[in-house]
Amino acid sequence: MLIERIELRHVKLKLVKPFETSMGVETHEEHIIVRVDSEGVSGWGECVVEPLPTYSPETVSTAWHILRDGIIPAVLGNRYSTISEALDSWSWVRGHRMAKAGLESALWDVMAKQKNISLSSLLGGTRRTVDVGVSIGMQPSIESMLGEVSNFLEQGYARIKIKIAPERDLKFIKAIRLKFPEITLQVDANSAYTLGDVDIFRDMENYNLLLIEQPLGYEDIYDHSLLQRELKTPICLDESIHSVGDANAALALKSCQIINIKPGRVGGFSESIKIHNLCADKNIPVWHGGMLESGIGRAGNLALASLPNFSLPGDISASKRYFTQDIVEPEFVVTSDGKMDVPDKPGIGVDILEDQLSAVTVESEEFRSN
Ligand code: OSB
Ligand code: MG
Repeated sequence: MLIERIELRHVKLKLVKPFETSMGVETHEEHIIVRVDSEGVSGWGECVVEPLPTYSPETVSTAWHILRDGIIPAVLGNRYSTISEALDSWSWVRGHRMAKAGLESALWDVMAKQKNISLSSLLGGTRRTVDVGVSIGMQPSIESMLGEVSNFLEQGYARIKIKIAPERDLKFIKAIRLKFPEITLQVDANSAYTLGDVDIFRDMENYNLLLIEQPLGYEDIYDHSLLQRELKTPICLDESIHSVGDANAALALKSCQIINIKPGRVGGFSESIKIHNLCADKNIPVWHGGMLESGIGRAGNLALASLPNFSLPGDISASKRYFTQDIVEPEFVVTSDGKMDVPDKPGIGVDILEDQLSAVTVESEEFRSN
């Protein structure tokens, strides 16, 4: 594929409801959509940065800068026959994994479209549908939390995840377990606790949680190993895992029993597949995380989640759970048995709604090879 043109769009989509986590409240999702044009084909990717470095050190501005000034000049005009050749073009850029992942995913889409196969097939996916769950933000009251949980269960979701933070944890977990004794339930702290909170996690062991996601520091691996020693409930790492090397270290130290894979956090689909394969070798389940993506990112997430060791339900929910109007069609829906279809058309397998995309674009820039 010859890289002829690249376009970046800073998009801002309004969420159907504010999403509150231990990191703050989000009312809109601001990401960068990347389009790559190559020999008559357009590939699309989503860079899952946020306006401020609350989840990751990267932001919309840093990713734009690194793509515009570093990575795009290094790829424009090049001809690639494999994705790993493209990765070589920017291997000198340290960090900035979300920026890299956004571009890499657009290149995967180009390649799959040029081969006329689905992105799922190109990545090595083996499933046509994947089990999906929903991630529920922190709620102002127990009643509203129970209302949210019932509502999503009725829609079919195969598991419920709730966000927690100190003082906003056990009472919600207890109330949900009392009302729904059998559901698959997990919690995500987004690094809100310290090792001094071990008694809170010991209490959580009474509520049959599938896993506890990222309880401690966002870059920590060692303290999680000390906490995991005290608990039977599996710890799942999200923020702390940026590469297959981090995953290897976390597994060697027994810091977690499960890993959440987000391509943006680890630098793209290629690195995600390495982590997936490492975990498969070690019998460690993985699941696909989410960054409140638009339909462009979601389509790629489903393709990746169709690989065999994504054995737990992903944070991949229906379009309408996030936005009143998505920027792709068809919109993503969840079935009554908690599954979502993996797109099977060429590439990411969805059509971009250009008018809708323009309506949510706040800034754009295009780059052409000379
Ligand atoms: O920690 O998994 C997380 C959203 C933004 C940033 C971090 C996280 C999340 C979610 C949302 O939990 C998952 C989704 O996309 O539905
Ligand atoms: Mg998380």
